Amino acid sequence: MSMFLDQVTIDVKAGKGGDGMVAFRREKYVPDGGPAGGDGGHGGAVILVVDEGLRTLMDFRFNRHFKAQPGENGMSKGMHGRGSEDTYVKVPQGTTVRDAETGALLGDLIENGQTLVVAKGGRGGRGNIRFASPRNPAPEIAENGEPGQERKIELELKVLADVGLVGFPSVGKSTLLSVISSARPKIGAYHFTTLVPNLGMVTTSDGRSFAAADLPGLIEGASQGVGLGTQFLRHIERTRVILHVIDMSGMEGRDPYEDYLAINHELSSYNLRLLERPQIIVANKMDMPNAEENLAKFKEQLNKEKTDEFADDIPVFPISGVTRKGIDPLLNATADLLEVTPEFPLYDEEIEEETVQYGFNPDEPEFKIDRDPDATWILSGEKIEKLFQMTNFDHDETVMRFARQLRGMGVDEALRARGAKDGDLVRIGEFEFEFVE
Ligand SMILES: Nc1nc2c(ncn2[C@@H]2O[C@H](COP(=O)(O)OP(=O)(O)OP(=O)(O)O)[C@@H](O)[C@H]2O)c(=O)[nH]1
Ligand SMILES: [Mg+2]
Repeated sequence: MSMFLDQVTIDVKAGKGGDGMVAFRREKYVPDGGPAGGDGGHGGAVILVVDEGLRTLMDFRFNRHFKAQPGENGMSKGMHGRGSEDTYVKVPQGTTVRDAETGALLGDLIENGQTLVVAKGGRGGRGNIRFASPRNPAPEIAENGEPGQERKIELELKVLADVGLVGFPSVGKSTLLSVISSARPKIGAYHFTTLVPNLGMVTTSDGRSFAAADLPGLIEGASQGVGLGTQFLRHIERTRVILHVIDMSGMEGRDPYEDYLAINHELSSYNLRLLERPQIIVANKMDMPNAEENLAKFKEQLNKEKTDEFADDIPVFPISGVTRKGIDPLLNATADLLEVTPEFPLYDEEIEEETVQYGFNPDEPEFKIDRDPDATWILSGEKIEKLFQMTNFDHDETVMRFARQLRGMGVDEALRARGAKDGDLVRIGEFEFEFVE
């Protein structure tokens, strides 16, 4: 596993609602007390919350299961069970959340403190007080708590920065970030010194500021999964301006213009839309002996191969991260460009609004009938299974209510239509009963 975790799938399970209670008032001198069973409390939800102190998803490395507590059961004397606290899970700014099974976009978490409920707690079951009516003043009916939502979600971090520093390994991206911000990334004479995107706040000489991210080096073929680059390209997606850093010294034996083309090729094969971001070419290491000559050659090639003669020239800023020459004009130009560059929409799709009640998918039939090899009828489906889970089978009256609910859903009729006979076994989950007409 990479040292840097920017994509992870986790399990979240909300708490079940507390069970409602069947109880009756038993007071001295009061012969037949009325119903007194309280409701269960609601189960805790699992909620993601953005913590600006986090930079990676590293915390999920060894901890991928998050559970909230169930609500307390209802009690006698009409006392309701207590609701459970929600479980908060911290994520860094820039975390995209998807349902791991359907791939649906659940949210994109940006602001510090922003929250997203990823597993809803079950509601508490109603106690028998709630089922009292003039016709049935002492019902032995209570509901179990609703199950908590449970699912796998995928977290993907795309760092939040206005500007992204991209280029081959060792071209001086981290050196530049350390010069323009208070970030202290590791700098080294070897390739892939940077494995974690570093973020820094940059302030220009005229007082404008922006966030810049130093990304791990990209190499040719990275977008096809060769080398390290592919997993980091996602971090460019939120940036509005790309600082394309090129080593003009030629000291690694590569041609600066070839480097430039190779990196752009990487960006486009990862996601064509990355090329829509305006670029500033940062000609780095201008303190080195051959740099001036290489830069002149580079500019010549850039002009020669310009495909659209009316397009603006791509700005080239010669600098030296080491001597700090040329930094000021570069930063001012970057801030200028940011001012005129809109945000790029990260996702074409809409965030799935879960306004529908959990567990109720209107497109899905309310139940499904199958037949086991042993001739047992199998009832399944989200709604019917939930109804089953919320039924307290300790009380005959509650069981009868369940039978009525099934009939109301058309289960009896459907079973009969499929050929079920009196005395046939019917199963829901683990529970079996006889079909009686
Ligand atoms: N002469 C000279 N050397 C530089 C300059 N900028 C960076 N270097 C050197 O180039 C080497 C690589 O610098 P880094 O800043 O680590 O490069 P990087 O692009 O972040 O590299 P990766 O993180 O590996 O992709 C280091 O030895 C730096 O000292 C510069 O302007 N002039
Ligand atoms: Mg670096």
